[in-house]
Amino acid sequence: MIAKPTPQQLAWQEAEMTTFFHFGINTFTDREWGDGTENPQRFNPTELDTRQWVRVARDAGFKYMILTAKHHDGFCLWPSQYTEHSVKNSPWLDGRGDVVQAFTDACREAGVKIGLYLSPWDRHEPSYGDSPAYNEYFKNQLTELLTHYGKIAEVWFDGACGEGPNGKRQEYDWQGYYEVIRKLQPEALIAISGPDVRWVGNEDGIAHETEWSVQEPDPARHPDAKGKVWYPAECDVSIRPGWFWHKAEDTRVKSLEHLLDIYYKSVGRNSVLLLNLPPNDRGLIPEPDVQRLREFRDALDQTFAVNFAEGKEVVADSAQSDHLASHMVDGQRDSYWAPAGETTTGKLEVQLGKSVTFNVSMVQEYIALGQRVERYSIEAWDGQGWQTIAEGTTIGHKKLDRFPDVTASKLRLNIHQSQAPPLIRCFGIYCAPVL
Ligand code: FUL
Repeated sequence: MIAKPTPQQLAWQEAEMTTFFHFGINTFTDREWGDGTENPQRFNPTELDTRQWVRVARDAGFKYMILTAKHHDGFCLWPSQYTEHSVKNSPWLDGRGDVVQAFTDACREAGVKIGLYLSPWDRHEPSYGDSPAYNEYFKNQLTELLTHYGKIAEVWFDGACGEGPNGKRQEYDWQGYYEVIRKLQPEALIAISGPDVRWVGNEDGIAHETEWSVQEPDPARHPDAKGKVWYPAECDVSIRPGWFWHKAEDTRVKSLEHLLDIYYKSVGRNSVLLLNLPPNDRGLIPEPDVQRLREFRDALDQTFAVNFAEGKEVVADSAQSDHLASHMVDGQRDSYWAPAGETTTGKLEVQLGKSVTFNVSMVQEYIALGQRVERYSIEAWDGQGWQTIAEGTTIGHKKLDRFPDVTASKLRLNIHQSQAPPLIRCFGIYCAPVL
């Protein structure tokens, strides 16, 4: 049995770009990790506008958005009934505000999917370290978040774990947390310290050159799995050096080149990008970040506006009658090429009709039926022979390759090795503008 994505994992993968909003007491104390002793009176955004956050991110092409409802400092952005350490004891809106409500309302209005980050590590809550008591507290908070704010698409759990005031290390009841989520929001993905989405392993936004969504089960996350599981990678990275906003970092927003590099090495390597956009102490995404996101969107739009292979003639060395070679360039999301019978290789020659100059290629597998390809290459005909312009291992949802300008009128996609018949959903070639 080939491991396959659930409908929720598939929708998330196809979204490709998701954002984080790290916002909380740290925004006001200029810290990355609060220690839980912060006075809630410090939380006072003067112009909080969650619609601005969501608009900026959506206009840049992001489709799922995750808010840090509670970070390691334990300060809650919603008026939890289980603690005093929250917005209800802040001067913001005289203690009657709820950032989670404002955020989820803005997401829903904009038609983007909602995610919540709830840190298991809590440096404020006195029961932390007293394992059963804190697990209860945590499940109560999860219950509040998953019942008061409508449909939630993703719950993001960080794995950080420390000692409580009693000097004991907290033992998280992961399976118990998952049960609460599955019961209250059966369609929500549980990410990172969860069974549905896997951390890529760094905070630079970069996936591996070989990136399998099919993995051996992780005993802590998939205790009941028989055989391999669908466990796709997510690349988290901040648009700035820190996860939270710091005034001193207003001049250190990542360059356009850096963001594009992250895009090619996350989305372009069978992974989902989770880009952090930290709102400032006014409660807004700062102007330098807004500007950079606009440039990022423009660059992607210019690059991917025209697929020179779309609608062109393709000849394959074999094909199934209902999965023709032309299906990989027909621009349709649900059609794909498949080789005849049980063949696990393929050669697909694309006639571009005229000489074209390009520097980016894209290949997509039809991952609804699993991830299969282990080795591929792309060649261009230079008039005398075939020259390899890109080669790689895994493809998965999307593989992007960049190379120096190539001018050709004929291309070949070769699938050299695959664990099962390769199913190619899309093949594209593009020309990225010089920055
Ligand atoms: C880490 C946390 O410790 C950081 O503060 C941040 O929230 C990042 C996304 O995950 O593990």
